[in-house]
Amino acid sequence: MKSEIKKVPVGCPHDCGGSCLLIAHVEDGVVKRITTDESLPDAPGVAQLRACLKGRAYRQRLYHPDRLKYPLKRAGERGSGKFERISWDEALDTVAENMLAIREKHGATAILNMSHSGTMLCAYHGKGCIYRLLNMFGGQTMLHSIVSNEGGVFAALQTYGAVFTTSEREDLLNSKMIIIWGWNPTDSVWGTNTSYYLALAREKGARIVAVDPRYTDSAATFAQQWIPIRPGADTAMLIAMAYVIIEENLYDKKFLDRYTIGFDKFREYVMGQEDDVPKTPQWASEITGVPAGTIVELARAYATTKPAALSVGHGPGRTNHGEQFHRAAMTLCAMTGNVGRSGGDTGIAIFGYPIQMKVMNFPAGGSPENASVHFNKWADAIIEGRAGGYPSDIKMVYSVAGNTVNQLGNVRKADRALKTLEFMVAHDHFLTATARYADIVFPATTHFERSDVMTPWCFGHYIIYSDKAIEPYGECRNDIDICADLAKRLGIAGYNDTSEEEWLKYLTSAAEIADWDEFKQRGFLKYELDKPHIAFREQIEDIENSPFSTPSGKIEIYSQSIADMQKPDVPPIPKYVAPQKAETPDPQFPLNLITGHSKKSCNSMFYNLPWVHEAEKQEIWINSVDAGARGIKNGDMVKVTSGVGATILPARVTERIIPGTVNIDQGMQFQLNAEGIDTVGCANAVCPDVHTSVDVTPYNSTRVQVEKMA
Ligand SMILES: Nc1nc2c(c(=O)[nH]1)N[C@H]1C(S)=C(S)[C@@H](COP(=O)(O)OP(=O)(O)OC[C@H]3O[C@@H](n4cnc5c(=O)[nH]c(N)nc54)[C@H](O)[C@@H]3O)O[C@H]1N2
Ligand SMILES: Nc1nc2c(c(=O)[nH]1)N[C@H]1C(S)=C(S)[C@@H](COP(=O)(O)OP(=O)(O)OC[C@H]3O[C@@H](n4cnc5c(=O)[nH]c(N)nc54)[C@H](O)[C@@H]3O)O[C@H]1N2
Ligand SMILES: [Mo]
Repeated sequence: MKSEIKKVPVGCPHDCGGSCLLIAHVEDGVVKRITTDESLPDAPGVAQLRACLKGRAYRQRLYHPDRLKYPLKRAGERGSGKFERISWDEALDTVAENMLAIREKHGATAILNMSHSGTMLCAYHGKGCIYRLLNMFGGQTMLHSIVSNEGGVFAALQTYGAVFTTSEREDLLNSKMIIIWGWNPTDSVWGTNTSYYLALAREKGARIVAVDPRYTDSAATFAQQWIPIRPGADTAMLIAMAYVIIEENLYDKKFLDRYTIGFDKFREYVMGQEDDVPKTPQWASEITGVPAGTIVELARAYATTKPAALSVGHGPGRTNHGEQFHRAAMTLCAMTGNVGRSGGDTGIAIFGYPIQMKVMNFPAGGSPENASVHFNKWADAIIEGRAGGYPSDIKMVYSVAGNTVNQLGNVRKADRALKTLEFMVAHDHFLTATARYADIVFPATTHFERSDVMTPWCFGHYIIYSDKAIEPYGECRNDIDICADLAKRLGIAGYNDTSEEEWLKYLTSAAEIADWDEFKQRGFLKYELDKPHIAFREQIEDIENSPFSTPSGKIEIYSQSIADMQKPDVPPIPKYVAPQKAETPDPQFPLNLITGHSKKSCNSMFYNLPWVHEAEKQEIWINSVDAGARGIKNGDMVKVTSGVGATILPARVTERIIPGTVNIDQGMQFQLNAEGIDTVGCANAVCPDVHTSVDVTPYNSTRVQVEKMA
């Protein structure tokens, strides 16, 4: 007799920006096939929630031969990757004993919580479980700053006073011109349907221009024009565009008067009244490598085509002075009257329609006196401790759903720091670069093995019900249940006495779910909006009653709050800040390195799946000019070196990247050889562990040399 195939809707909760529907076809308790949203869109503005190649390949991840099945205990030198299987009781007891002993001797802040973004979209089964456990245990050292876009967040808060800065993606259809600036959504997802709407906008006749050091798949697919630019130089080009727009009187004076403050000061800087340097297209051309004529043409077109969207990614902001890029882009959006208007944009994408307000996250428990260090300084904080000015002496690391060891710069230092620890715990699906250093590794369930509610990162007005499709793989357990069992052993009462279903109903109590069973069965709820969501529409329609949440109530081109910070490298009007002394190119490392987010991974996940691997290989993009000068041919193995380390990977010699710049997609999990050189193309083997004065992680300001392997 043929057994029945059940189709179970599951959401995808990882940190790519989208949140898609996966339909698990389950037979005899096994996922046999994965399809995606086939339902017709029933609410305007929410197209089908169709999954990417990684989501569709998820069966290969679920049943991967390397997937963790049992708790593991370290059986070799820390980081060696040698482990042995142990029982759940032994694993939980060992972790609890070590936590108690470390708290007793050093206090709770001796535990560093290195959890990160693997379960970003889960309301219940996210990393909240470990914050709650450690908070209830007496505290922890946490990591702060947003490595994705700290510059963008800073700029948005200072300029607009808010982080809900982006309109619904369907609004791209109302743009006559779209500049995709350092934005590559065919690869870095940015909302389930972003590429779909860009394709429709192109069909509708919008002019699309890409400004990027690379001729990306987004540029190749959607844009009529590619403007190659040196990384880290974008602010100069934006400011020169402002110069053209001011000189040719193409700016929207009414908009500036009504909704902004500080344009006069900006104009003085741009026109050279402040420092005798007019920020002409010629001036910017030297800095950016973009011909002056191209800058003039783009400026005129952008200022005279209405409405026009200056749609930026996070790549250009992930540089030294990255916040200036966003502040300058925001100023151009305001100068052209494109903020708050359909078809316009804001110069920063953080959150769109505030869907997050409808769903709460699992509560993080009390708030004891936690210590905190910048994400980029976790290794220094372990190595140097209080003696080095850090707030705690770290003896133990706890990581749930993160791969911080691999995803922050300078993995060689990471290796060194972790080897000094007394104890380390990781929960994951695989023996990741992070888990490899743990003393105890707990095997966690995936979202196929539990139920949850998910909201997209930033775009779309829908929530997903992700139903449990199969029983836990091997001996895997939910992260939250692992924490609950530890809580018992640690003598913590009231960690979690509520069932999953009750939690999900509670966490969605603001979500107006009329029919819970229908929500569960369909796997999603799409909200119908009265009108498409346009960021800052309310402010622009009625500034008197809906001011911006800045101190002045307006868009702050000049920011007194920034001036008050008195940071010499962070001017109160957007400026091109030339490289400071420490950033001046070292002739030893003549090439700019950028480290893109790619379709073959979501950060460090997925590259181990055969289907994904087949779609795109890990290679360094290098222009034929730079390759030729180094005797490098397409496919040659090359060694990439920076001030902090080296990595080896194949070269892809291509005209799709400008001379002087190379790209290594971030996300490969490092493998250090005996000389401490990474052998698999991990970008963070060469990116340093630094941050700027406003906490930006400038991965894309790395300088490297590339040489052909002997
Ligand atoms: N498939 C997939 N999707 C993802 C992710 C993933 O890993 N895989 N990651 C998710 C996460 S966590 C995030 S934060 C976002 C990241 O999204 P982004 O940060 O926008 O993605 P990146 O690829 O780093 O950068 C976008 C583009 O900027 C270009 N770029 C880099 N530096 C510069 C510069 O200085 N100037 C200019 N003009 N362009 C530059 C790159 O070539 C690239 O084409 O994506 C999310 N979506
Ligand atoms: N050089 C360079 N480095 C970068 C970037 C860059 O542009 N350049 N981008 C940065 C950005 S924007 C980001 S957001 C960070 C991301 O950094 P991380 O969040 O540390 O990286 P991920 O690869 O997303 O790690 C997620 C981990 O969670 C695990 N996981 C997923 N689901 C679960 C679950 O349910 N339970 C458990 N226990 N584990 C689970 C996955 O297997 C994976 O190992 O990387 C940063 N690193
Ligand atoms: Mo990110």
